[in-house]
Amino acid sequence: MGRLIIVSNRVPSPHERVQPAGGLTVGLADVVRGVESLWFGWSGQHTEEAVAQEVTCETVAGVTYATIDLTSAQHERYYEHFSNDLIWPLFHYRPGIITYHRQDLAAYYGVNDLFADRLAPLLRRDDTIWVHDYHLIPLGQALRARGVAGKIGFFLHIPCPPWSVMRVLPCAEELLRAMVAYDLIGVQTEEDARNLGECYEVMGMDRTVRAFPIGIDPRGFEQEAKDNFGDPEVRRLRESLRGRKLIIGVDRLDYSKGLLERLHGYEALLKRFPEHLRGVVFVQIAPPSREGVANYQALRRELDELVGFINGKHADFDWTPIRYLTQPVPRHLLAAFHRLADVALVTPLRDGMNLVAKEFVAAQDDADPGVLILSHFAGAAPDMPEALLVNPYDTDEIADALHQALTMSLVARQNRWRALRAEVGLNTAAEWAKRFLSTLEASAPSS
Ligand code: ADQ
Repeated sequence: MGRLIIVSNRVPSPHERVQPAGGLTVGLADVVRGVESLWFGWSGQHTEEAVAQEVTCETVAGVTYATIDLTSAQHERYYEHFSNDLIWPLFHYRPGIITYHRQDLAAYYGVNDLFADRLAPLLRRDDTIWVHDYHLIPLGQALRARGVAGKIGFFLHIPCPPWSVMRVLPCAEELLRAMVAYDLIGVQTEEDARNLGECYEVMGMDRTVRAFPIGIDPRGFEQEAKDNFGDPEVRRLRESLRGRKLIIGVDRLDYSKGLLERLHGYEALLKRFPEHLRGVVFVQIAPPSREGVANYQALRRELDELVGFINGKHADFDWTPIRYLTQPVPRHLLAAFHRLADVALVTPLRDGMNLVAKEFVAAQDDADPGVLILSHFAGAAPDMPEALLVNPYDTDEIADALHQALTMSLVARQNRWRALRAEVGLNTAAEWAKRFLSTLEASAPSS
């Protein structure tokens, strides 16, 4: 194999290059180690319309980071509108909240063409290219049009809906046809693979789609949780609990994560199981994301209001049921907070995988593990049957699961956790990347 070329909408910042943040970065960091590689994408910076969008290259620890700036108009139409106000909600089974404009589609293709224009001259014949996620569906086709003949793979990190939902996208067939330029199309789960395969069937095309469930670096995360458990910030949290049980939620502030449903479920616990009043604290960490998109601003307002309502209704002079943080918490503290928690509440309405569920499991202490409550609709759910699986739309089911988790015996917690830990240890981020790349290498060239 020649060089490995990673393409994603955003390229991680210099800080993250040294300390990888998410599963994607961790997995890829392992893969790029020892292999000559280049990571191409948006710098995160804006530029003027009139300025040529040239590539800036920086090599750190053998990996070349090649980035371009986007104009504000490109960012708005390609990223905020088309990617995050159309594809994201639709692929998360939410056709009711999508917004479509032809100008946004044009901008989406425009940025994919710009990526292809800037990336193609940097490529060598024997490079292997791995394109990531819904922002870059037509990039493979754009690269082929510029004469790129090497292996190109694509991985979709978000769910893939069935044709009945997919067809709501006015350009669905066009985008799906564009994906044929890839030698390998990977998705998170078997359900996603079936759905995308069905879309091709309806279009009369024969296209294989494979599931590659993403994982985390469980040993690394466990070590972070252990190493930082004695940190003063963690001690502050522990002491503030005064022996109360800790329920934790960690998410980007996003409507797909089921945050409102989770709060309703927690309130139902307080109402239906009053023995937990003053005996639990729910810490929800949810830093805002995609703040330029109207649906995210609306969710933020709703969450602020609902947290205030529940706290106002159930709090006592010396107890607040929910601690709601919208500021980001550093990763090493998150790991230790997970280890401290008795229960994790992970309730997405849809999620490609959900790495937080896996991180919670990795962070636990074998001697006293916490309980994972997980939505059926997370891509992680099929492989985590030992979690307490819930339908997040059923408020009482969340309350029942919370009560069960809070009262579960140590032996039952250990049994469930050991099975979950084995699964998380098997399907790591590094394994995911290796499996994808070896399948890509072995794949027949795209037709
Ligand atoms: P996300 O939607 O971002 O990812 P998720 O997989 O849960 O969702 O989290 C990604 C990472 O961000 C995790 O490592 C997590 O610890 C971190 N993170 C989340 N909330 C945080 C917070 N409040 N503070 C600090 N860090 C936080 C998309 C898809 C997922 C898929 C991943 C990877 O939507 O379904 O699992 O890509 O493929």
